[in-house]
This record gives sequence, structure tokens and C-alpha cells, in this order.
Amino acid sequence: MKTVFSPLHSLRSVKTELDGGILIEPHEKPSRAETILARVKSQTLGEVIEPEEFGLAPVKRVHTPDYVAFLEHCWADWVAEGKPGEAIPAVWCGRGMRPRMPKDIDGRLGYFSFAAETSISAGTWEAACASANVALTAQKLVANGERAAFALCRPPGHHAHADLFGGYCFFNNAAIAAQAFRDQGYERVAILDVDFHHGNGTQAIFYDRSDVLTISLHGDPDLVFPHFLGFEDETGEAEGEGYNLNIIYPPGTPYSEWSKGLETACKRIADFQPGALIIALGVDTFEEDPISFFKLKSKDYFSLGQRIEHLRLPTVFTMEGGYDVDAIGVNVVNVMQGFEGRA
Ligand code: OKP
Ligand code: MG
Ligand code: ZN
Repeated sequence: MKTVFSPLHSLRSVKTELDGGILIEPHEKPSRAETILARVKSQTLGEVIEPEEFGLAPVKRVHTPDYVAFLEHCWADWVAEGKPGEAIPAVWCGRGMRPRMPKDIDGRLGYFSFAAETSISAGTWEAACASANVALTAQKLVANGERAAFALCRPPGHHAHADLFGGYCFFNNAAIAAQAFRDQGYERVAILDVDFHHGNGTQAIFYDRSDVLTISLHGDPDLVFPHFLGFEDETGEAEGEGYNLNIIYPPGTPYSEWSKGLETACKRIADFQPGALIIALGVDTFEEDPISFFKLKSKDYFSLGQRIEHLRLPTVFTMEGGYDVDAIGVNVVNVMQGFEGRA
């Protein structure tokens, strides 16, 4: 299958991530994408192409105009205020306070985020736009008849809500691709999120809709990020009731357990009969991942790809998490090769 990749991802290169009360080197770093790209090439997965430019219209089908404008100008506004470091939110609208957008940049950073580990600096906007274009280009390949395409997105997207960044995510690339299918006449689209973390943004964006089925398999949010969404009693609302599925697991989960939820998810997707499938692909389920607690092994990613292929659906893979950089290329490309029956 073809891989879509933009060198502009490297413009997303913040120096800080707030973790444990100190600023560490971010887990979500440029070498992640470069390592995956190198493996795509060494395994001759298929052609690697650069994204087309789609502009902001398809992004604004998912994200609010205020949020998009905030992201575009955030870094310049921060610098103009004379701030010495990277832009990090440090104040939020707590319970009982008023959810209105403040003028001040500190206020807006809090208004448009849900977490503080995700710093913003020069180039974040450009990389986030390129990442959305990567997803949209893969979506177009599949809409034009390719069986599958790999959107090597960076920064990732599944934590981003319509108007919130956090969890290393700015634009929800999977949601943008799903909405593009809908806007091109596909009646039903499914998004399956296999990243270790709950796809809170994706869930929230489609929560009251029955045309986009959202399913996420993830670590128990009582124990891990994003903490405030992703529980199993979240099944959708209004029109969307029954069209969101969360499957959560405890620490130490191996593929033999994890794959039972995958089976449940695949059966639900088959029943839904979507015209296209988006896989929000994180490989932070890996046993050596530095911030996660599942125990998947490299070979398990072949099985994952194979099971997804058995759905026989036009499929777009969007890259999400995975922080063991030494193994990220092998694990990601194993999914694709399992899908292609090359395991
Ligand atoms: C992004 B994606 C680690 C805290 C983790 C943020 C995790 C974001 C994950 N000390 N905080 O879903 O892979
Ligand atoms: Mg997930
Ligand atoms: Zn993750």
C-alpha cells in the first residue's frame, strides 16, 4: 500500500513536555516519524508520496473556526507577549467557572486545551496542517479506489476535540478523514482506535451522530490518560446512542486478551456495514512502550493487520502514538504487512 508522508512534520519539534513536575524531552518527537518512514522503505511497503494541499475547509468540518484561528496565531501571540519559553497552558475553566474565550493568550491556551503536557512553539501550526493534509491525501487515495493507504501523520490527532488540543494532538486527523468520506457521499464510516490511549477527541466529535461509528480499545482511564473520558458506559447520545463503543483493559494486558476486544470491535463494525474504515493506529500497546502498560509483542501487530483486513473494507490508517522509537517502525509496518498478507 502507499504511504503518505510530509517532511514538514519535523517543524513540530518542541523542546518541552511537562511530566512529573519537570520539563522533559517530549515523547512525541520527530524521530518517531523518520523511523517509521525508514522501515516503510526498507520493507518496500509501497510508494511514498507527499500530501496534496487541501486548505482549511476540510479541517473546519471537524474543528471550530475559533480553535483553528487560535492554533494559527498562538505562537506569534505568545512571543508578542514576551514569554521566554514554549507555550504551555497553565489555567483552565474549572467547575463552576465561565467557559468563555478570554482575550489574553494564557487564557486562550487554557480555553482551547485539556492538558498541559503538549507545548506549542514555532512550526506547530505548519506541522499540524501538514498532518491533516497527509490524512486527507490517504483518504483521497482510498476514495479513488485503493484498497488501503497509510497516512504517516505527525503530530497525531485522536485526542483533539473540535476545539481542544492535548495529548500531543492538535487536529484530529482520523476524524477529518472520516468527515471527508461522509462529505463525498459515503453514508457510514467507522473509526477503530487501537492506540493504547482512549480516542477522546474522536469520540466527542461524533458522539451525537449515528453516521460515524467510533470504537476505541484502551487502558482504563481510571488509571491513565486522558482520565476524564473513555469509560465503557459512554455509548453515544441522542441520534448517536449505540454508535460509540469503549473497551478498556487493565495493566499487563497481552494480545491474547486485547484481541478479544478487537474481535468484539470488528463484529460491531461488520454489523454497521460502513463504506470505509479508519484505523487510528497507535503502537504504544507495545510491551516496551515507555508510557503505557499493555504487553503486545512485535509479532502481534501482524495479527492485528490481518484481522482488520478480514473486514474487507476500504481502509485508511492514520498514525497516532507509539513511543518506543527503536521498535516503532517494525511494529507499524508489521500491521501493514499483516493487512497485505505478507506476514
Ligand atoms: C498520546 B497518544 C506520561 C503521561 C502521558 C500524555 C499521553 C498522550 C498520549 N507521563 N500524558 O494517544 O499516544
Ligand atoms: Mg484507543
Ligand atoms: Zn497513545
